[in-house]
Amino acid sequence: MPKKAADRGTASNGVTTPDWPALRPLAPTADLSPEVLVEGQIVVIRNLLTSTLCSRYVSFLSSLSLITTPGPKKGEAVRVNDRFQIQDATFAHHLWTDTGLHDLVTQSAGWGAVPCGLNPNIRIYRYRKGQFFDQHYDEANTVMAGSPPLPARTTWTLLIYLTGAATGCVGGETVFYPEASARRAGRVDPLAIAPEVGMALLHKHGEDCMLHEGKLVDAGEKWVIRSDLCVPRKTKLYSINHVDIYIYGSIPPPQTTIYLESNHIIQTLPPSLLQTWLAERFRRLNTSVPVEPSKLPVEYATLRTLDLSWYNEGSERKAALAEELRLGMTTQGFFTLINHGASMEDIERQVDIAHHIITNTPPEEKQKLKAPI
Ligand SMILES: O=C(O)CCC(=O)C(=O)O
Repeated sequence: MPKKAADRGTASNGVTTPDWPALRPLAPTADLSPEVLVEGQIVVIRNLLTSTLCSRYVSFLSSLSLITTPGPKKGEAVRVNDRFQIQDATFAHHLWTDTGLHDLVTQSAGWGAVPCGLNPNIRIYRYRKGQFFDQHYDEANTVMAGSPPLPARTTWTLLIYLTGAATGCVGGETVFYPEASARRAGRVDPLAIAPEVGMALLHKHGEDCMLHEGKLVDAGEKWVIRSDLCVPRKTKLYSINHVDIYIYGSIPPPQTTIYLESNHIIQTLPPSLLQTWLAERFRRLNTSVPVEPSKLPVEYATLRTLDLSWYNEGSERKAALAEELRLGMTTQGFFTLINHGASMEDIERQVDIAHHIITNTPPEEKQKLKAPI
């Protein structure tokens, strides 16, 4: 069975944050564009990093202490390469914004939800001759991502190749294998993507991850910067009239632009408007908790039952219903309604609204409304 990729050992391993070289020079973002290789699955952005920048990075990264993979744990894919790993939210932020990745990704659709940044878990891979990453799937993880950081989920793997054929790297293709369903739909051949200097490869991971591998390098070196696209985790905020409202991000306090999803509508709110917007639409109610039935020996009255369906059953029934209502109001003062068509959810909400008003109105306000009885 294909394995999942190992994702252990983070900055808590005591590694010092590298003094990353500035991400310059770069090509103007307007000259770059995402190229979809497999719809909803694989996208590349050529020349995201310039060759000058890539070679500067390779020299710099070569000075870091890379660790050759220890043997895989049970259930993990075989990965034989040299690796450096660090939790670095600042570098992740620079990689996301300075390179234009943020603009390129957020201006195009198809990422599932609007990404908020990159996984601060930065991994550097170096594959030398004979090294490879066996077939596996990448798992989605829960992380803090974006600036300011929000609880988020990783959704797409990001690989930025720093070397390729132009630098003497032979082999090392990242190969994707169509699943049985795709093969049935006629996509038979695996898709091999050769490392190309400065090219970013994004592929969907988690439940939709395609089986893939990093092929054996035959000559030269393959260098990769690895991170992931992250989308803020969404929390169901409210459900009203069968419409679910989700909020991405955290409240309170609003820290960033918030995306609200109501069925298919996504609304973007600047933080300054969020509190008012929420207060207007989703006033939180004090939930009414029904009181326990009394254990005291009280006299019970049998309430009249009013069947509202009578209202539509001719004038005679309608008049009878009116008479029942009159009797209910002039005797016990209460009655039971049946066949009213209101759902239990609606009834509970109305009870909560009444309870909310009663419990939140100050006594002096109530006094003003006291009935003269
Ligand atoms: O290096 C590659 O080509 C593949 C890397 C990979 O599959 C991973 O990081 O999960």
